[in-house]
Amino acid sequence: MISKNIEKALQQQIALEAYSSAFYLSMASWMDAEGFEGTAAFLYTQSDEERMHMLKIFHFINDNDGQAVVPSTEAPPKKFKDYHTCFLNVLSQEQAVTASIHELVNQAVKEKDHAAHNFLQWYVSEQMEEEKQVKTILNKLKIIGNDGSGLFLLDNELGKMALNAGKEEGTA
Ligand code: OFO
Repeated sequence: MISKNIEKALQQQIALEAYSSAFYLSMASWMDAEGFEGTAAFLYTQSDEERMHMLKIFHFINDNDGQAVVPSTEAPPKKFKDYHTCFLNVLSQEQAVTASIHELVNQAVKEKDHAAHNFLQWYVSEQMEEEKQVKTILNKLKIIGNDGSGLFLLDNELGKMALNAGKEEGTA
């Protein structure tokens, strides 16, 4: 049985994951409009993943005698300054999510909630992966600078990554 405190904290995490999903969806749409189809595909995939992260918490709460609630989320921005800024935004968002997950782990330890602690370990690893991925993209962007052909190649590469992720999940 889940404690009320942990349920409340997980509910806040649901809202954060839902906002990440909406934020990346909005960036995907902006990338599409700007002609970066591969990057748009990558961000659509990221948005789907965030929804999956949200759903996992939903099920965890409900499987442990709680009741997850659909969060109301603020609308994400529609316009972005440029390509680089989008990925700086992704990094800040992921860092905020990581901090929040670590706080949840601390709370699970404090409350001796072993089930929640065990459940959250998946998110700890996932956040390491996601931060690493976006830092790699930002490092490539540092090399590319304002070079259009570099951005073109990166866009293709991100499109391929999205395609491979879809193949692994059987959606492409
Ligand atoms: Fe779910 O926020 Fe990262 O992935």
